Amino acid sequence: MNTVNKPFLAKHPGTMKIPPLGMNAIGVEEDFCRYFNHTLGWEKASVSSHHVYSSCALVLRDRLVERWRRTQRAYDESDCKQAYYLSLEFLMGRALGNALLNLDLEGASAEAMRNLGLDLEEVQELESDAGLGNGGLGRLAACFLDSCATLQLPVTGYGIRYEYGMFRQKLEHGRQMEEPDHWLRNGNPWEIERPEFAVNIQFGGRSDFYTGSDGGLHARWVDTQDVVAVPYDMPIPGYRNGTVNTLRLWKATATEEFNLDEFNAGSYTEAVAAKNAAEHITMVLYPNDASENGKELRLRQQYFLASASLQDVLRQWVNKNGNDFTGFAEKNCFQLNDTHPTCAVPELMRLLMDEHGLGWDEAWDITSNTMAYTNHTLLPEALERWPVHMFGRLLPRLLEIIYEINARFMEEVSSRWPGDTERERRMSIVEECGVPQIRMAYLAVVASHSVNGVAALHSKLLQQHLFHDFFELWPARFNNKTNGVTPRRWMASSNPLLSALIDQSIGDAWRTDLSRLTALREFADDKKFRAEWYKVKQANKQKLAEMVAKDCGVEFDTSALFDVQVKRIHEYKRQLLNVLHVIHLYDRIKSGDIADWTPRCVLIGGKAAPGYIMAKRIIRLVIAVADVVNHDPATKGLLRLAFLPDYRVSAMEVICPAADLSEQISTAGKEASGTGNMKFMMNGAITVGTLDGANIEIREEVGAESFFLFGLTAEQVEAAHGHYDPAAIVASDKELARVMHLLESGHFNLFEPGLFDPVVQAIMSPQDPWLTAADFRSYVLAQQKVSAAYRDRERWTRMSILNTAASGKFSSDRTIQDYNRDIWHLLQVPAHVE
Ligand code: T68
Repeated sequence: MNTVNKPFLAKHPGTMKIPPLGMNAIGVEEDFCRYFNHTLGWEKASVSSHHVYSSCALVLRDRLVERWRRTQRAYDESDCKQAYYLSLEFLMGRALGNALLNLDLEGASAEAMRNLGLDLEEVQELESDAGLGNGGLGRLAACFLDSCATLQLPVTGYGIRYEYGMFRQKLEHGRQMEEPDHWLRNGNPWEIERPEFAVNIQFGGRSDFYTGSDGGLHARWVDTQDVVAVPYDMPIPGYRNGTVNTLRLWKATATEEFNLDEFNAGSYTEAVAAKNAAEHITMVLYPNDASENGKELRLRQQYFLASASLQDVLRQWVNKNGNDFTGFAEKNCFQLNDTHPTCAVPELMRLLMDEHGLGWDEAWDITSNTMAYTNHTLLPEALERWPVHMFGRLLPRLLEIIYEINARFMEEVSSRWPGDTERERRMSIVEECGVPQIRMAYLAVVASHSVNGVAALHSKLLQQHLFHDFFELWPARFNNKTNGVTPRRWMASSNPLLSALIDQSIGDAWRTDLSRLTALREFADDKKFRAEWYKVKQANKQKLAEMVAKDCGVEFDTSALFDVQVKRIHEYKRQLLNVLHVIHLYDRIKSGDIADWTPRCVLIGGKAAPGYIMAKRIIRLVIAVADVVNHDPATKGLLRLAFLPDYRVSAMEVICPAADLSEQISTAGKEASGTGNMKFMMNGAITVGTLDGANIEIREEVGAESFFLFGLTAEQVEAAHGHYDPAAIVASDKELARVMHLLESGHFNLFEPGLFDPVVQAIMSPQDPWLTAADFRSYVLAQQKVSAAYRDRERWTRMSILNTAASGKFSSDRTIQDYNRDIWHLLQVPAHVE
């Protein structure tokens, strides 16, 4: 990389005084016109709407870049400790609205657009979601970055710049079809490529041991096939505080001097074609949210991210400190978002030992004092294991290091529990029975100084079950960090009407201190305030009704209860239980049992992993039931069901302000936390839910009277194992029996006999891990209470206000403060003001 010549830099140093860009309508309008007319949309014949959007985005980006530079300089100069959030997923959604809000440029930009005959809201709709994540785990990473910037903490996100994000879900004849999401097609105005920080990533090859000049035995990784990781930076603005942090996403490209040997290519053209093979690594996001399919390309992605990010951090360290790593652990911290980036453990060991000459003990001290691990699931199918033979072929040097970590760890186990070989077998990082596998979760626990779950129940269950042996060995290492979501995106930006009403009553400080919402409590008893609260909800419901009409072809009447379940489709989340309830309501209507009826519009949305047949069958069922229910004249004005296609971040921004009822109905003990539950609560929806994940804490905060509880507890679910008899439950519950009969009889699949047999079999199986039949009666009773409560508008609105008022705990600002207090120990560093 050539650097700019010195005389130029002397005249135009990075710190030169540039007049700040205009933060008013005139400044925005001028810059917009310049981008539109000179840079992007200058050729009239080919001008398109994305030129409008991109011009607008670039206007905002320029203003972010000013603050970005000042923030990074402040971090640099203060020589502060920094944290790095390593994640295979960042589900960012759209950036424009967020930049407008955080820069306080909403009013000025709306005015500028109006002057140009444009509508800012329509411009925002032109942006495609950055869908670089599956669901909760990826969106949590995005909320965390927002909170870190808002709290002025020096935290950098490291991830992968997938060419194709989460697939787009289309429905054909009631079935999910996946379409590729080429989100970068029209370019990404928010990113800045940084080729000067590209790094080399090795794969394959072998270890070569040699005697160094110090006389010691050293290893180097040789005969490798290399790819280059190129970083692309995205700005992460804090809320109106001048801070802009960085999300650095890596793209894989071929090495520049790719030669004829690489990828075994035999000729020039094949060598050029091999470029493709390198770029495959970052081509596509794996769309599984709760299972690992053991694909080699996925392991390549994981190592690629870990190695590129660590090399980037070490480069910056060496620039400042040379090869002296004393103090490194006091200045750096890596938070592992689940086990996906856990290759960072052996990779940091390798870099420190093989590239920087440290000894094992010194390298291990640094590694174990800088790594911290967050677990997001107890589901066994989601626990990552890599076959040793695959790992060794792809990353031979890392495998050696993992074996050494394990050998030393096994010594620690045997000195704590002498002779307990069964325990050694249980705790080993390398699972030896059958095909030998690396247990990534154990590797993460052994190498980290902190291990946390994402809600109180989840963290407790981790200690009692999955990590019980490790908890006995190192109790102090384990802790809880209940999840949160950012109130900027999930209230201020997506629910402007509610935000304005709250501002009027309690002021606007809640945006950065959500605990202030408790002040709303006293307004719950104010009739006039309730009327306004209700009016806001109705307006938001109208917007959602328009979306449902357009995307589902179903009419939702805003006077009905809006009953919403949006999340990934998974058996443990029990969309099926929701559908059984809808069938039950339909059955009641058909039997004329409609005295004191509360009209309901039920909305279900979410993507199924492409290979998850049962989840796809459940989508098919929702759509089949919706077809029958919505077309039966008897249900008019009483019941509607719609399946919303392509559920994503930008859809949730319309959905959560409009929901009356939030469905959080997972089998207890299975949902680690949930975060949708928090977004709904903040926007005044009331939860019908089980004692699972963060639901428990939501109920604690708002009080049992404002939460509709049902279902078995996690303990009861555990105890049901081996004693579950769904046939007896169905036989003893007439209404459930009628629902099952409607399902079995083909009422919803007249032209496709047998379509839902697997669903019926799953419910009726004594092995059903999700206990759908067990919770049916208690769910129906809870839903009857919901219906009765909704008929009393004053009572419902009061509960709604109380839910928002009690949601302060679920701000990701609180979560990040907890991470920082207990794990990261970072100081706040305000951006420089110039
Ligand atoms: C979710 N996990 C949890 N995983 O299910 C949810 N998994 O309870 C929790 O609130 C959320 O994490 C945040 O903590 C996921 O979203 C994945 O998306 C995933 C992706 C790849 C592999 C495994």
